[in-house]
Amino acid sequence: MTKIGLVGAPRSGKTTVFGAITAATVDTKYKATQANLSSVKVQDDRIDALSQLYSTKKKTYATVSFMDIPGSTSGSTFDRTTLNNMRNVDALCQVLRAFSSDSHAQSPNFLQELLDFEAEIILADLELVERRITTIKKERGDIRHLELLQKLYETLENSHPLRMLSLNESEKKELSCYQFLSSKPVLLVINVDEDGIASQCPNEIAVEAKKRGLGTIVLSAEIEMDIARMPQDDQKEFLESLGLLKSAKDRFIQSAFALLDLVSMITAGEDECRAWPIQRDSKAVHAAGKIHSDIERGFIRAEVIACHDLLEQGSESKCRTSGLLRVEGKNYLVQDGDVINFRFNV
Ligand SMILES: Nc1nc2c(ncn2[C@@H]2O[C@H](COP(=O)(O)OP(=O)(O)OP(=O)(O)O)[C@@H](O)[C@H]2O)c(=O)[nH]1
Ligand SMILES: [Mg+2]
Repeated sequence: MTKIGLVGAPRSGKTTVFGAITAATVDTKYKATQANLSSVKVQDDRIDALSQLYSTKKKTYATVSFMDIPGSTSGSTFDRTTLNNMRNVDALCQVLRAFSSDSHAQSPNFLQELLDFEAEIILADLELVERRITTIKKERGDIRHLELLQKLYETLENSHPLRMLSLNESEKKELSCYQFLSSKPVLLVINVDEDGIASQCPNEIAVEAKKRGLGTIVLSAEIEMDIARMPQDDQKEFLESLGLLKSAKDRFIQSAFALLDLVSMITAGEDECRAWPIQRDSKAVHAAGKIHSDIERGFIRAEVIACHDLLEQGSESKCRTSGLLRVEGKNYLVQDGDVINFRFNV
């Protein structure tokens, strides 16, 4: 399951954003010491439509899990628990305070928060790389690996995140065990005052985000947390009155999927209609492994119909006769919304 960690300066609104996305009940009065955890379903109209078509017993949406990570301070180094929590997520979401409130002594300085956080994650990675280099030298370990780490060291020492370093597939694989922070995708949440809720990302943040390849989303966490807790029907009306088309959760997930380059593969039948988040351009054989390793191992072929074709035609057999059902091999690159039936040997 995709895991996203909410991080940011003290009192920037991490826990409130967590509440706005997950609708969980949270306490924002005191400084939290424990991480909040919750997973949310990714609303998908295609799953609803397909489950009607097949009169399905069970619908399964993709899920994303969120962790509100406390203790990520600005200006000082992270403690061990915070570091471990951050290393274990697929993407970091940095909450930037752009709201003003009486409980905050200083006015918002979100650009500085962004730069401070980047400096901190670069420093954390630099310390890790330094320690590994020292150990490998002492133990006269793998020289090739040492050279790769030295390349990372240079990048970090020049204050660049590892995200900016271009690495080939085998180098990426070799480094995946380290879970470097500055190589993770980052989504910036600009937490604005209520009257800025429908506004664009502030220009200075948009510029820096573009330079670094980061995603951005504008929220007003406090009011959006209140909306998330309303009954579904009231939510829509409220969002519209604020000039929004979608809830914080839906906007957030859309941005996170785009940032992580995730698409949805679908399996559909009478028993279950289900969305599977997979990396864009995954080969069919690897996508099959998401469902079960046996399917990947015994892969014969994939029978593929684009979801919109299936819904338009109304049945698999109609798609088959009109040539819209394709038979694809192991190396087929799965597209968003492909409804796939895998054939495999057991
Ligand atoms: N006006 C306004 N206040 C907000 C908003 N989001 C959060 N706050 C307030 O800011 C304070 C801090 O919010 P939290 O969500 O606890 O922030 P945090 O980053 O989790 O804080 P720590 O865990 O203590 O670092 C609380 O008093 C919130 O009510 C917002 O969108 N607008
Ligand atoms: Mg908090």
